[in-house]
Amino acid sequence: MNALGRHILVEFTDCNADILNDVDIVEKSMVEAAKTAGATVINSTFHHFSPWGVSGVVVIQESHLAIHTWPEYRYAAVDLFTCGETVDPWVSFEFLKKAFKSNKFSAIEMNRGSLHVMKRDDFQPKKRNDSAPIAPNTAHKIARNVWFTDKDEQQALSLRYNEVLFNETNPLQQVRVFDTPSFGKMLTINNMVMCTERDEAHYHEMIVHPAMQLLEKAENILVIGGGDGGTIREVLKYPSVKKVTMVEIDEAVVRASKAHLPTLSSAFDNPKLELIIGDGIEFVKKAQEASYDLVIVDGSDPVGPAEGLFTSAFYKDCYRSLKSHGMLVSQGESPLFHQRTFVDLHRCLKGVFGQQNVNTLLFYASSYPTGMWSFQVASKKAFNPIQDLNSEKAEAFSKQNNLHYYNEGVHTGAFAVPNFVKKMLEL
Ligand code: SPD
Repeated sequence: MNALGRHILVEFTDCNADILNDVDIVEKSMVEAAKTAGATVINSTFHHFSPWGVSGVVVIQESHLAIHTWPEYRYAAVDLFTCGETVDPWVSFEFLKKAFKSNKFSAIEMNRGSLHVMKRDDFQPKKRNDSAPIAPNTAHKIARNVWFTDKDEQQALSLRYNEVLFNETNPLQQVRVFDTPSFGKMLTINNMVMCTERDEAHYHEMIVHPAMQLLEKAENILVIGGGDGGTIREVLKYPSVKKVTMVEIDEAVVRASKAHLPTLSSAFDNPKLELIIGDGIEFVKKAQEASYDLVIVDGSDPVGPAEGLFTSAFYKDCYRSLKSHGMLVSQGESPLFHQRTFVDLHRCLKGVFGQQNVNTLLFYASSYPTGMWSFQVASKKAFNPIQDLNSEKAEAFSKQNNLHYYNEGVHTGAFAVPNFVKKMLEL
């Protein structure tokens, strides 16, 4: 070759649009295309655009492979540039053609730096680049620039991630586990954050301990949803608990958590737990009257299978299944992100449990959009969530169990409702 490099400019058309919009697949394909051609991969950085499209580059010892995709046109523009004789860029071309399922393509090869028109200079660099290159693959994770976004039409929360560790779409929903640099592993359902290793304790301690501390002695607990295991882990910290029944609709959530979230899934082997994979709504319809001290509804947001967890028919069944002193805690969404659902659920519970028997609890959820989240706490008998608390007992429990978020002060503060929320709830 009488040139410094070979540059193939590729047009891939009539590709698979979903593949071109998936930053992980595109990156993996580009890296594999380089390796298959015999290149040494130094690094790669890829970015997905909103609402669609992916750009990225794979730096190889022998130069680079670059791409930009337009899924809406099922089109990808690709540059394959190699120097030296060891790597054949046409091998990468063939690989990508198959990877993107391209039915129409074209490519032209150009020689870059034709040696017969250039003369080598007697270049004496001030600084030589002799230091060892970054070891191939170790730099991989660091350089990726891909983001997961939990959003509605107006607001969003994004977290940067490195890898997708679990990705399964079943007839119910899409379940994924991401490895994020700042929040640890993160479980998502249908593009919504369910929990992250870093702040899941806020959620799981607050869905369990305020109610458990208010109940004199809770023995029989029902958890609807909660397939990641965080809620049962907290419930089972109480020696008074004799039995926990958990009804999770999607076994993939349990499987994903067991495989990737060991701190959340640590209680699945507890002999006091009965795990039922099934529909929680159907389960409470048939549940025996007055059988539970506490029902916890640890559901997802009201889309897909969790929609029925926001209806009064469901809460009437829960009410019936509770003992006379029984309490219920329900995932209540955000007053800032899901205003309508937040208000509707509060009203719905007041309709079922009585006007005086429902209290709103707020807590800080750093990985949920807006950061402010709620649980609704309802009881069959009237209660005051602050005066009825045994402060010393709550504080001692928090210390003995080395809790991350909940303590006596947090309990009291969590039931204090800001004025704008009072207005929303007409309190
Ligand atoms: N947008 C997130 C709503 C919370 C859903 N539940 C999370 C499950 C944690 N066990």
